[in-house]
Amino acid sequence: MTEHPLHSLAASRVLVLDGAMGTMLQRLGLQESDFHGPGIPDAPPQKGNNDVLCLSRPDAIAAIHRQYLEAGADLVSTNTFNANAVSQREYGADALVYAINRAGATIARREADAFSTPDRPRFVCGSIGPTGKSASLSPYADDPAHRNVRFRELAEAYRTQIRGLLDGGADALLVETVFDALNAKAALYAAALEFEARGATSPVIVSASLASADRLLTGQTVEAFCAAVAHAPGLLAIGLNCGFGAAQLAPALRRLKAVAPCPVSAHPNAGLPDAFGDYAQTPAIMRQELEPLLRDGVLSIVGGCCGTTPDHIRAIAEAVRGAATPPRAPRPPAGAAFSGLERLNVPPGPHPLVDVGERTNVAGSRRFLRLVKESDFAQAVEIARAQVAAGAAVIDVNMDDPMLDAPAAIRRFLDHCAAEPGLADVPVMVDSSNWETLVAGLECLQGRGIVNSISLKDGESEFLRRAREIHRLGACPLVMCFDEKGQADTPDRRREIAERSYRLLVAAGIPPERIVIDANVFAIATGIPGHDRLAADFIDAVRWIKANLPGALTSGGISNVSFAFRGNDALRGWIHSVFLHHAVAAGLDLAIVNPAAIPDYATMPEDHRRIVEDAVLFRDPAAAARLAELAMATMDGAVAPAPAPRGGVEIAPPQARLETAVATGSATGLE
Ligand code: THG
Repeated sequence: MTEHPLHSLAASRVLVLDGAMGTMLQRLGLQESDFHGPGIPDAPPQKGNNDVLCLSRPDAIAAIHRQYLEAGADLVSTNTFNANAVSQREYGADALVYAINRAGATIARREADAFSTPDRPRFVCGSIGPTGKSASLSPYADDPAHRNVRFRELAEAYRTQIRGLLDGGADALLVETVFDALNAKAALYAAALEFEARGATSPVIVSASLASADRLLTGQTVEAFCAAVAHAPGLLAIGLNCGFGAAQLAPALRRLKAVAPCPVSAHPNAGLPDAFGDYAQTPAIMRQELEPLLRDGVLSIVGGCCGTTPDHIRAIAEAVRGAATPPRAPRPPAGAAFSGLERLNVPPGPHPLVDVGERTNVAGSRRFLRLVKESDFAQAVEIARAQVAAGAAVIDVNMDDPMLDAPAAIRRFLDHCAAEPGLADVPVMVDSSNWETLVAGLECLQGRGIVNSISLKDGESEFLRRAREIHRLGACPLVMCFDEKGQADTPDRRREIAERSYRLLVAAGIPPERIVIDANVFAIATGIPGHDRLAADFIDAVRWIKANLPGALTSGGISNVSFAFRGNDALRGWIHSVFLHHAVAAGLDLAIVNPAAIPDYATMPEDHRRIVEDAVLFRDPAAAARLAELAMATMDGAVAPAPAPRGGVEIAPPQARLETAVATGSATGLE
C-alpha cells in the first residue's frame, strides 16, 4: 500500500496545524438563527452547537479556514469536534452527524485545495473530539463501576463521523483532546474498520489533553497513553493539545518524545483564560514558549488550541520556518510495553521478570470463584490488589466458569479494578477460552492489555481474524503453542507452531514486540514417565524462541508444572522457584504466577534444591521419583520450610497501615 505523503512530509519538516475554531466563531457574534437551516431541529436551541454551522453557515467556516491557510497552516482541521452521535444527541441532532462531518470536510477541502501549490500542498484533518462522556470513569463516587457510555456505543458513533469526514475529502483524522484513552481507542477502532472497508488507510494523529502536569483526566500517564494508542492505523503523530500553554506542556511533550514510535505533535492553548474567557498569551509569547521544543526537535506538527488566532499561527509558522530543518531527537529504542494507568516497559535486553498475577482466575482460585459468584466485587478486587502488592506487574483475569455469565463478570470486575487506586496502574491480561469474553474484557481497558490466548487450533484464518481484532482493540495477542493437530508437547512441535504463529502475525502487520508466545507448561512427576521432560523442554523452547523469533516475548503459566503436588503448597513453591530461575535464565519475559508464594531461589535448602532441580531440568530418569519421595516426606508441610515471599511482605505498624489504607482505599489490614 502506498503511504500518504503526509508521512514523508512530517519526517522532513515541521508541519503547521491551524488554530482554534471556537475562538474565531465567538468573534462573529452569531445568533440563534445562524444555527438553523434545512434539516436542523428547531428545538432545543442550537446556539452553541458550533458543528451545525457546517450546514447552516458554511461561508463562515470557510472564511476561518482561509484565514488560517493565509497565516501559514499546512493542515486545517474541520469544524466537527462534537459531530458525533453521543454529543449531538443533546441537541436532538444525532441524525445529522454524517451530514455535518461530510459538509465540514468538504468546506475545508475546498479551501485547502485553493491554497495548495505543488511545492506547498495543504491538507485537511478531520477533527474528532472525545465526547462529553468517559468510557473509563464513573460519574458517581458511590458507584465506581458505573459507566455513562460504553466502548461499542462510542465506536459506532465514531464510525459514522469518520465515514462523513472521509467522504467529504479529509486527508487525515485528528483524534484530539483525549482525556480518556478508552474513548480514543473506540475512535481508532472505528477508523481501522472504516479504512479496511475502503481499502485505504489515512494518516491519524492522536492528541491527549492533560489534567495535571503529566496525566490525563483518568489518571493515565502520557507514557501509558502512548502505549495505549500506538496501534492506531496510519499513525502519523501522537501529541498533546489544550492545556495552559506550550511551556506548561513542554515537560510532558519531551517525555512523550522519549517513548513515541512516531512524530510528536502539539497544539496548545494560548495560555490560561481569564474570567472573561480571554486567553493570556500573545502570539509572540506563544512562539517564544514553543521555540525550545522546536529547536530540540521534539515537535513535528505544531499548531494552536483554545484562544489561538490566525496571528498566533502566523507567529508559529515563522518560528517553524526560522528553525529550518530541526535536529531530530533520537528515536526511542524498540521494545515491548504494556499499560494501565502506568506504562510497563519490557526492553529487549535483560529486564526483571514480569510477574502476571494468577489468582484473579475463577479456574485457579476457589476463593476468587466464590467471591465472584457472590458478586462480592469489593473482596474480589482485594485479591487483585494483593497480587500487585506482592509484586505482580500485570494481572491475569479469568471468569470461565459454567455457573458465571463470563462476559458480564469480566466487565464488572474490570470496571471495578479501573476505579481502584494502585490497581488501575497495572496492565490487564484478559484470560478466557471464550472469544466473546476476551472481547468484553478488552472493551474495558484504557491501557494496552494482553489477550490470553489465541492459537492455530481452529486454523489460520480464525487465528488471523482474532489477532487482527485484538490489534484493532489496542491489545497484544498471547499465542499458545497449539494447532489444528493439537497441543505442542515435543520440542519440534513447539518450535514449529511458535514459528508459524509468529510469521503469520508479523505478515498480518502485528509488530513482533506486540507478540507473546507461550510454549506450554505441563505438569511433571505425574507418574507418567513421558511427562518428566516437559519442564526442561519448556525452558529449551523459551531459549529457542528468544534466539529465533526476534522481538517476540515469552510467557508461561508456572503453577501448571506442579499440579501433581496439589495440596503441598510449600513444595510447589520450591518447584516454581527453581523452574522460574532456569526459565528466566533462558529468556522468559512474563510468568503467570502467584507472586506471593514464590520463595527465594537463593535461600532454598541445598538438599531440597538438588532434588527439585534434578526433576525440573530432567537431569536423570529417576529424578521425578525422588521429587515424589520428597513430596511424601513434606506432605503435612512440616518438613519443608515455609516459603518466604520474594517481596518479603512485612506487617507494618498500625500508623503505617492506616496511612496505606487511606492512600489506597483498601481496608485490608485496617482492623
Ligand atoms: N498459560 C497461559 N495462561 C494460563 C496458563 C498457562 N492460565 C491459566 C494457568 N495456566 C495459569 N494460572 C494458574 C492459576 C492457578 C493455579 C495454576 C495456574 C493453581 N491453583 C490452585 C490449584 O489448582 O491447586 C488453586 C488453589 C486455590 O483454589 O486457591 O495451581 O500455562 N497463557
